[in-house]
Amino acid sequence: MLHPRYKEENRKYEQLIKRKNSVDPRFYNGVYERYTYPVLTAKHAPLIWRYDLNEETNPFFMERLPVNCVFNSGAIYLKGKYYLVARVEGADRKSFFAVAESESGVDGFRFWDEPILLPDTCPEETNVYDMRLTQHEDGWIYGVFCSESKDTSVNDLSAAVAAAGIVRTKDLKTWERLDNLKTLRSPQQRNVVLHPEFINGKYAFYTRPMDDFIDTGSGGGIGFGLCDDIEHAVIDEEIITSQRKYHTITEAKNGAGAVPIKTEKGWIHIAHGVRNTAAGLRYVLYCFATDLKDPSKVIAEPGGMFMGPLGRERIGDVSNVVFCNGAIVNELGEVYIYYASSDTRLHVATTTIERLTDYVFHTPEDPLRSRDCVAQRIELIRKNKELLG
Ligand code: M1P
Repeated sequence: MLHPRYKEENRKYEQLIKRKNSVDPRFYNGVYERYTYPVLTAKHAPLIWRYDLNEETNPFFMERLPVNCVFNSGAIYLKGKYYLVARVEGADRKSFFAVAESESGVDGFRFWDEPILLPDTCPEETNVYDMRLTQHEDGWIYGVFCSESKDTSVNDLSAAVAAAGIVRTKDLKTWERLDNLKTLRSPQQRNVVLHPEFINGKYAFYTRPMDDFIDTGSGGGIGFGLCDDIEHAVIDEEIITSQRKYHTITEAKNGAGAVPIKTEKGWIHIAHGVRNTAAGLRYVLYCFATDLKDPSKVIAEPGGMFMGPLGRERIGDVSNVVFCNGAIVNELGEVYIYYASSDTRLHVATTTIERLTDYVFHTPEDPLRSRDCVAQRIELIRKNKELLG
């Protein structure tokens, strides 16, 4: 029998899903808008995922399988609708993927009834997360994600190995699992993104060479490599596109984020940069552009961060983090950037192709030294004073 409490909890749930979102008037930077509410949280997980609704087997109407958080989401725009493939983390710390759909892109995201049950082709795989969705010119939608397994080669319970898992679909419902990506020169991979077009007739990936599970070590930044066969993807050589740099927001590591956005002037990338602090790692978003014909070649990189965690975004399971692995451009040239805060919840920021292009190509680069930063700022101040009279 349906538990009587279901009605009340379902009423609250529907209220949450139907809540309208609006631009947060307290925030302005001219580059993008932030919104009042997150677009997905743990509370957006359907009740049927969490509760046993049967009064006989669940007399106290307890959450039997709680959801801890919903965050880093791949994003895709199909037939006028906004779809997210979110990272959902259960109370048991295991992440999985689930599709949420919205008409507006800023509110009304509702999860489909069942999360994605990936084909079980990797018995050693313990955890999966952070899918990037690429609408490829070959006609498939690819999902590239982190496939994490226990590192059994060392005597350390928490040692893990990260690899890039690859799936493909036509409808976000049926998923075919392909071989994990092999990068011959990098033992571990995370934050791998498939480029949407063929480059020299090959599939192109943005990679993140790293020496071990957490540290990128000798990995110089965001990598780029080509492969012939997507079903058994192997990259022999990775070259570095956006480099990590000393005393910048990418010093500790960086990683590709959303699938690059094609504009008239170049591919725009929304990536993340990580620096170390006494309070731990701080993750922010940054942008760069690469050449239309050679998407490994950086042609513009605004200095500093594009977005950092603000206010309540700063706090969560992994505090001081913003992370993005999905953005959507609709037919009006509006850009929806889905970013998660502190590995806990997912937000949206909106801009336009025009504004994003202006930001990427006209924001000055990081001069890399305080002295030069001051000179850069004084130049701006003096021009402004002249204008102000
Ligand atoms: O906890 C912050 C982020 O850490 C990882 O990113 P990176 O590999 O760059 O350190 C990812 O696990 C990501 O999911 C997470 O949000």
